[in-house]
Amino acid sequence: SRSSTSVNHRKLVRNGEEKKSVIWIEGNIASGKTTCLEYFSKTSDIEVLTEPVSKWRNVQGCNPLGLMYQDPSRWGLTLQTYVQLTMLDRHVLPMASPIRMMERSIYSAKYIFVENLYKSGKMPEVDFAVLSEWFEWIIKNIAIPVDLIVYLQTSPQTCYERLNQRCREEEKVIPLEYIESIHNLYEDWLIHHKSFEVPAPVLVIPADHDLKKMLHQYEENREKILMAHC
Ligand code: DCP
Repeated sequence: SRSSTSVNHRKLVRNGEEKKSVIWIEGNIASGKTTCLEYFSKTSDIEVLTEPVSKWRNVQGCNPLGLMYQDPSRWGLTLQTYVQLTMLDRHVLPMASPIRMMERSIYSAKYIFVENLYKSGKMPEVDFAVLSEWFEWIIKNIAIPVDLIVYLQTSPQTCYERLNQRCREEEKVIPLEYIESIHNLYEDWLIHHKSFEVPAPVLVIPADHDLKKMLHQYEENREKILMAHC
């Protein structure tokens, strides 16, 4: 099948170097990012980096993700500091293939999740200020390449249903309103360009559909996604 073919057209050479590109897959909780990454991981020449969520659930035996959902005011900073570290670690990893596809980014961690905690009154101003200074320092001093943002656009209702179906222990407390807030922040950032800097062009893929239709859409958009150049 086409999904296992090598992306030969990528091997264009400029100044003796292979062109490389970085694609971020963005979207609400349970929007289907993992399925998208799994689909493209079958293509050779693509390196797929999933979100380090297993680390957020277990750092030296502690579970900052679970703690954050239990008591966001107390543990929001703890989780988001660790998210920022683990995302940065992914961004600076030397590229092993001409194309890298990543689940989310240090940008959405800050612009969506930290912003949401702060705006909903669950993160104290001082925690938000410290995280913000860290984030600003990082993006000013460390190169974080990105060529394309693929936004899996869902309705909050769909994500809520998928979330309940997958039944991740920590996430059982998430209400629909939380998913709606994350949705609105994503829309303001990537669709309406109303909030923060968007560091690359955005390709929107409607993602409320069933698995079969989603895989079909990924196939249809394959060239557009993989042709993103540095
Ligand atoms: N999370 C968070 N703060 C961040 C990033 C993520 O609180 N900065 C939380 C939201 C989820 C969990 O981490 O509870 C994992 O994120 P996703 O649900 O987006 O990851 P999945 O792999 O489950 O996404 P998908 O279902 O789209 O594949």
